[in-house]
Amino acid sequence: DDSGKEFQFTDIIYEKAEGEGIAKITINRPERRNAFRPQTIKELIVAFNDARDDNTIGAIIFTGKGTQAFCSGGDQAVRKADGYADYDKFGRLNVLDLQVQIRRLPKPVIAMVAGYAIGGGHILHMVCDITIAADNAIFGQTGPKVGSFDAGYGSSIMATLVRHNTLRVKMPFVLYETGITLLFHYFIVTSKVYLICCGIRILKSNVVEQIGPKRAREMWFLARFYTAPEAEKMGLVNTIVPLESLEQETVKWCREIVRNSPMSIRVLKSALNAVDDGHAGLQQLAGDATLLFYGSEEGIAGKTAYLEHKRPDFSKFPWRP
Ligand code: 2NE
Repeated sequence: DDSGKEFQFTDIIYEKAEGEGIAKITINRPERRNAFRPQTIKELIVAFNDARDDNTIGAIIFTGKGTQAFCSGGDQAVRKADGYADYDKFGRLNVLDLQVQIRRLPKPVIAMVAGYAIGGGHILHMVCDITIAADNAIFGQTGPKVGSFDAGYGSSIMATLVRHNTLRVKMPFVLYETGITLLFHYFIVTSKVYLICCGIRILKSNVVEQIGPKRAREMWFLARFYTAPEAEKMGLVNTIVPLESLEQETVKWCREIVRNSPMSIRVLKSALNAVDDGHAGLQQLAGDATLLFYGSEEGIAGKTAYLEHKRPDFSKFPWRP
C-alpha cells in the first residue's frame, strides 16, 4: 500500500498501511536469501515492538524481500564460536528473543512465505500464528547439515503441533465407528455405565495428519526440504496460493482478522499458547484477565476507594456461579 508509513532500517523494511490496521515487516537481505545477522534481528525486534505498541495495528505480516526466500536462517558468514557476530566483538543468538517476542505478542503475526523458509527462517515462520505460502515455497531445517540446531521452540513447537489439531471430545460419547482409536475410562453414575471418551483421534485417510513428534524428528534428523503441498499436509501452513497472489491473499486474511474483536483475538492467542508455554503462557493469559478486570466496575471500585482512602464496598458485586 503506497499510503503506508515507512521507517528507516538497513536490514529490514517496516511499513504500516494507514487505516488498515496492518503492519508489514520484511527482511531485506535478498542477496543472502534473507538470512539474518544480529543487526537484522535487532531491527526486527524494534519493528515488532512498535507494531505491538501501536494500538491501531491488529495484524502483522512478516515476510522476506523478493520471491526467492522468506528467510534462510542465520547468516553463516558471520557465525562465530559464540553465536552470530556482526558489529560486536561477541556472538549472539538474539533470534531466540525474537521467537519469544512473536509468540508473546498479543496480536496475530502472519508469515507470508515465498521461496525458502529454511533453518532459523523455518522456525520464524513456525512461531508465527498463521502461514500463507506461495506455491514456490520450500520448507526445511538444515541444522544437522551445517552443524547447528534449535532445541528450543524450533523443536518443541514443531513436535507439539499435532496436539492442537487433534479432535478431542470431552462430553460422554459412545463410539462405534471403525477407524477411530480411543482412550476411555468407565464412569459409573446412578447404576448406569457411561463410556466417557477422554481423547479420540480420527485416523480416516482424508484427515490431515499434523507434523507431530515423528515428522518433527524426520524434519530435523534428515534435514530434507519440503514443498508447499507437503508442508500443508503436515499442518505447517494454513494455505497455499499462486505466487502472484500471495500478498493479496495475505492482506485478505489480515483484513478478516482486523475486523474482529481485538480483545477476543488477544485472549485467544494467549489461550492457544497457554498450555504449551507453562508459566509464561499462564502469565500471558492471566495478564489478559487482569486487563479486562481493570476495566470492570468492580475493579474500578477497588482502585477508586484506595485513592480516596476509603474502605472499598464490594457488596454490590455478585459472587458469580
Ligand atoms: C536457502 C537456500 C536453499 C537457497 O538456495 P539457492 O540455490 O536459491 O541460493 P544460493 O545460491 O545457495 O544462495 C544465494 C546467496 O545467498 C547466500 C549464499 O551463500 C549465496 O551467496 P553467494 O554465493 O551468491 O555469495 N546465503 C543463502 N543462505 C545463507 C545463509 N543462511 N547464510 C549465509 N549466506 C547465505 C540455500 O542458500 C541454503 O541452503 N542456505 C543455507 C541455509 C542454512 O543452512 N541456514 C542456516 C541454518 S542454522 C540456523 O539458521 C540457526 C539455527 O539452527 C539455530 C539458531 C539460529 C540459527
